[in-house]
Amino acid sequence: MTLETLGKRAERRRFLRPFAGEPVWPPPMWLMRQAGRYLPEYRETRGKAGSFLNLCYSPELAAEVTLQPIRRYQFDASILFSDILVVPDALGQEVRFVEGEGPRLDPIEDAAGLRRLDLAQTAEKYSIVCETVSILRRDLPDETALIGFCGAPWTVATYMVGGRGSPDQAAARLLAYKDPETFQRLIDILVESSVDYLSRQIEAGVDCLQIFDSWAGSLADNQFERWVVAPTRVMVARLKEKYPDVPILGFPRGADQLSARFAAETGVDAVSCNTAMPLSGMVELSERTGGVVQGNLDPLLLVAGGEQLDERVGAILAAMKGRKFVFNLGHGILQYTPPENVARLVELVRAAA
Ligand code: 1CP
Repeated sequence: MTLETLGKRAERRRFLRPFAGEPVWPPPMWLMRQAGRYLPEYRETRGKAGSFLNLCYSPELAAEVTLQPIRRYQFDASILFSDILVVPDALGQEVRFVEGEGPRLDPIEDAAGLRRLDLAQTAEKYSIVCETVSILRRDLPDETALIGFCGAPWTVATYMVGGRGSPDQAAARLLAYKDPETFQRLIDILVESSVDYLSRQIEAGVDCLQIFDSWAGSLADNQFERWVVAPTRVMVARLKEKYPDVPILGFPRGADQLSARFAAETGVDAVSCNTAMPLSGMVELSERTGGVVQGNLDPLLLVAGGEQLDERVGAILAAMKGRKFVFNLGHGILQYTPPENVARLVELVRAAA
């Protein structure tokens, strides 16, 4: 398939313009986890699907929940509804989502555990997700960009090794120290499968990609280089070789001072900053990398709302004006966010002078 050039797509989808080298103002915006439990219509569709994974693997329903926040707020980009744990599930590691608790996987503790993974069996599940992409490209407004995604190998590995979310990713960090060969093999499998998964999403119609490295911030700098930077660099190089016109956003959450190095060494087109990154740090990142910067409103401030929200949005906009910038949160929307605060946020960003 030949993709339309970035420049051509950017004429119709303003979200893509900063990636084509044109700063636009007001900045394009979308919010991480824009589909989710804070919306009553999501809770209703989620109820119909039964389990969370069933929602991910039901293209009509997954497309419906992707469209819901776009109908309400007309964000400049929409993100495919799926989850980063679809990759281990497709590879053959059983994944369950326990109501009120989060994901549970049968942990991979050693080299023997890797034998459960099979790169050859992912096609069926990846194709189902790509059906969602096709429905979305048909049903989304033409001016809305569609973002495909996956988890970065490091972050996905923390769930595969730990068997669940954890505050410090201790199980994965320990395995990486004790048995780096096994851990490297796991990372290599994830690189391979994630490149395949993202390539399929591109072929099905996404405009750009985000790689979520939510736990990048828990590593010492040498480990960050090996498990965050190196695998991401390989993924970006392989994708860019085939699809040079598909922008890639990286979200190395918590990378802080290592963010500029992350951008330079991985070759991503944009770095998404978490809330703890100071505005001066975002400006510096924009100057040092010359790329797009995305971020970084505190999701809790979106829950709180009020004058502080107005003020902080104003400060972010003032700092990033004239730059290649995408407005977003520093992390995903929280489930107890009042939908009217999201409406207020959209109004504030759209009014940016
Ligand atoms: O039952 C529900 O409805 C569960 C809530 C939920 C949702 C709405 C989960 C479970 N995943 C999702 C969707 C999701 N996850 C999207 C969809 C697109 C959108 O943004 O609208 C995306 C991009 C993700 C990515 C994701 N899943 C990440 C990376 C981003 C981040 O938030 O840091 C991670 C770490 C996950 C794992 C995951 N999935 C769900 C939960 C509760 C978790 C976190 C588990 C934990 O660490 O405790």
